[in-house]
Amino acid sequence: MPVNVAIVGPAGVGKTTLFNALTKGRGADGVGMVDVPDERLERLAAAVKPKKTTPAQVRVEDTPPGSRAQRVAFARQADVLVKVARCFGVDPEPVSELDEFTLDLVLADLASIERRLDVVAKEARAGKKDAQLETEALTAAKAHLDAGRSLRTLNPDAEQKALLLGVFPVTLKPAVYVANAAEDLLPGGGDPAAKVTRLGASESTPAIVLSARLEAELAELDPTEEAEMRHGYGIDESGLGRIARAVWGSGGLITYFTAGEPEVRAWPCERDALAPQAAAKIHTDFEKHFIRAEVTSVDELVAAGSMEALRSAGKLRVEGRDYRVQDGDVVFFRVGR
Ligand SMILES: Nc1nc2c(ncn2[C@@H]2O[C@H](COP(=O)(O)OP(=O)(O)OP(=O)(O)O)[C@@H](O)[C@H]2O)c(=O)[nH]1
Ligand SMILES: [Mg+2]
Repeated sequence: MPVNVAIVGPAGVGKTTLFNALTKGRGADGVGMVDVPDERLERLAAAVKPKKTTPAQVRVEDTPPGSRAQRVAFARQADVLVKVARCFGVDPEPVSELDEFTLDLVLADLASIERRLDVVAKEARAGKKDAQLETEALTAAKAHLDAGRSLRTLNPDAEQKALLLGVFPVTLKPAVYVANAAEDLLPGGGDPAAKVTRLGASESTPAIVLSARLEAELAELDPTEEAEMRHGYGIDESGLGRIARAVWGSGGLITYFTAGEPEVRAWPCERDALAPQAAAKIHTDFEKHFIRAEVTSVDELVAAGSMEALRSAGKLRVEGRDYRVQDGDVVFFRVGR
């Protein structure tokens, strides 16, 4: 399952321009599948020389034109929000524009939480224990939203979060800020971008400075020209690469790899997933039939050239069902039937 990323934000901030940059103009109807660049995958492929190399993918969606309510509904269906802010053009006011946009999301969450509160508060009064806990969580969330703040900044604990997720709150979703900066202010983006970066820091949300228009132009070039131009702007990594890493970080994702003769592949996976759950990314049956995981690192595999070489040298770590798969692990899952 690819990760679902929605490009959202105020009107006219460069969302569609960024969408075109990320999808290299190949998106259709505002939806595009994007390969996530990962130098570890490239090194693995160069060492193993598989028939096929498969990167992790994100499904990127551009906000379709529509009413405020439709924009909120659109943001709801994503796994991670990429919130774009206008830091180019005349008198950019990225933070107040973002605040206004966030307020729409806050109000939408407030409405769904109030609806749910009506129901559970009655149950709580009737003495239902679960309903009392849920009422408490919802009441705290409501107070936070009433103050105009996203639920992400409430930092709910796991139990609270589980209760809140029942109403699919959009302001609890992981997010990444993109300060869409004027080209002549790159790589830093100047004052407006600094404001977005500070906003991100205050919410523990990553913020990236780029120019969507420049990224769209760079996406059309061949890799050598692109690298030269980036260098000229003082940018060392593509907007896509930086956004993907931020999306992984904010969304609580890691990448593990499988490296066989037929295919070398990157797998997105929730951080802290146990080995059988990680195996289920490959095939749902793998969770049930999990026997063990044989694990190594990208560097060791690159040095050895194949999983087989490491296995016969006794250098693959054997891990059981309690193992938490780590970012950068190269894994072979033993499964029964
Ligand atoms: N200078 C500059 N202009 C940009 C940049 N990105 C977008 N623009 C311009 O801003 C205008 C709006 O860009 P869009 O990408 O259509 O913005 P949007 O957020 O999709 O707009 P809506 O979908 O209408 O909300 C266009 O005229 C773009 O050319 C940028 O990085 N730098
Ligand atoms: Mg647009």
